[in-house]
Amino acid sequence: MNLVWHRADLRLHDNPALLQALQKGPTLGVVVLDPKILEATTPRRRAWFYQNARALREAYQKRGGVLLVRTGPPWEVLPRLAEELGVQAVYAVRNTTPYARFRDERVASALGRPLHLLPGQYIHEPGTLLKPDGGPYTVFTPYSKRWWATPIPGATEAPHHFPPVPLPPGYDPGHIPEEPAGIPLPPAGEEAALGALEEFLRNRLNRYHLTRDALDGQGGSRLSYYLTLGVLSPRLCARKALQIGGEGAQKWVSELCWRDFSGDLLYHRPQMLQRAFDPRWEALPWNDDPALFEAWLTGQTGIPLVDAAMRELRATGFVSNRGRMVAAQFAVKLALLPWQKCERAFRDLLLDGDNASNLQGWHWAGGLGVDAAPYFRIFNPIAQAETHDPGGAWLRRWVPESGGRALPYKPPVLDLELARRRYLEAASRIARPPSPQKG
Ligand code: FAD
Ligand code: IRF
Repeated sequence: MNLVWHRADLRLHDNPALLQALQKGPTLGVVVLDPKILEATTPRRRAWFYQNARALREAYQKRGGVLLVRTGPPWEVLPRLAEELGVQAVYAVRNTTPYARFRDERVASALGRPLHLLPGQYIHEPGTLLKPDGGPYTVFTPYSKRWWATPIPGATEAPHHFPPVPLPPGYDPGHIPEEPAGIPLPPAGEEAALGALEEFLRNRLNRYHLTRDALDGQGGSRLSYYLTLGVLSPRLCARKALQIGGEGAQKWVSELCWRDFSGDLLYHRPQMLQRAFDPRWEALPWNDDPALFEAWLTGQTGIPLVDAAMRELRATGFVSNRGRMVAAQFAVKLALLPWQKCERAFRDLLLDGDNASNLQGWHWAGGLGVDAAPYFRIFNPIAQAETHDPGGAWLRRWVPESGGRALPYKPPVLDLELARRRYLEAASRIARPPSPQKG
């Protein structure tokens, strides 16, 4: 028999690892609850992972299959399980973060049978699209040209039925913990995700290019928290949208391209986890002020847009792309809070939190050296709110004290204009260092 090891692919549809394993014979699914990942994250994010693992188990059961759950370091748990059950090979969808690569190498060498890694987490796998000179892309536009010129692999259906696997009587399938998330979670599992995709394609895709910037986040698909755990296949998303076509579809699929670009950047530059892509920006005059950090994180800066974004994120685990851009840029460029600390705290609150996408988002918003976003472009959080939340309903919902107005509702933690000038002065010295004085 074979094992399919589900990690960031908690789905049965469009799952090449599962298909390959089933072609070879009877197959069991397995999720390994990995202390290294779970202990480093927050209750809401653990709960979201558990809920989706539970839904995957139900999807297996509905088709006569079995999903096992084991807890511990994968390089210990999987060899033991494979031995116990007489497994021939293990199949998995490839992940490419630095930890995933380390883990999978360790598993492969301890397993004593093959570990087959297959594509499926991205539309085009990190590391596979290279510049004509063979190097990695560092700028989105040329990457995206190459991306659009590459055919999107077809998405396959979920298997209808699992052939029975003989398990010893009373064999323990393993327990998935029930952990309170502390916030309401969206409906889990691929059935819910596929339903949400259909709803978006039917009702909102054709206006996406016009509505995507709204601060209330209602113009987007809100599928990110499914995509992060691979509950939904990105290839299926892109194929379905392009079949419908139109300006909305083009724009939406180009966001999925950004997701691939994020994965590709981290694949080639694992050091992004610690240091700015362009390390010169590490020399900004960072201000590691705990009170300022706390005010930002809890939505108490006095700037309505920033506070609404951070409060919505805290209360729901989600906030629009525009809210993320302005809140992150406020932290990096205006408050000069150490970006790594902010990126981490932000990710801990996001249900869709993903190393690659979050790092890319923080780099983009903070002007830390990915892509051509010029350092001197600074969002004005007041003008942004007026443009992207006209009428102020979103501000009023999350910051009632603001009365829906974009101007500070209390003395702000920093003077926007002074902060802007302080940043520009420091940033321009980094971007264009003064030439050395003679004499
Ligand atoms: P839609 O607008 O419907 O887009 C479709 C899908 O494309 C999204 O679900 C997502 O998977 C992908 N996508 C969209 N925009 C981006 C982008 N800029 N970069 C990478 N992928 C994108 N996205 C995450 O999935 N995880 C994160 O941890 C994350 N952190 C971010 C941090 C900052 C500071 C910023 C500015 C952006 C971040 N994003 C992150 C990207 C983006 O904000 C979210 O993916 C998007 O808001 C999710 O809403 P949606 O599903 O309605 O997206
Ligand atoms: N993958 C696992 O194999 N085991 C786990 O316990 C995981 N827990 C997670 C929790 C949260 C909040 C997220 C993702 C996981 N994942 C787990 C999927 C990881 O993204 C994947 O394993 C990746 O390869 C790690 I969000 O680098």
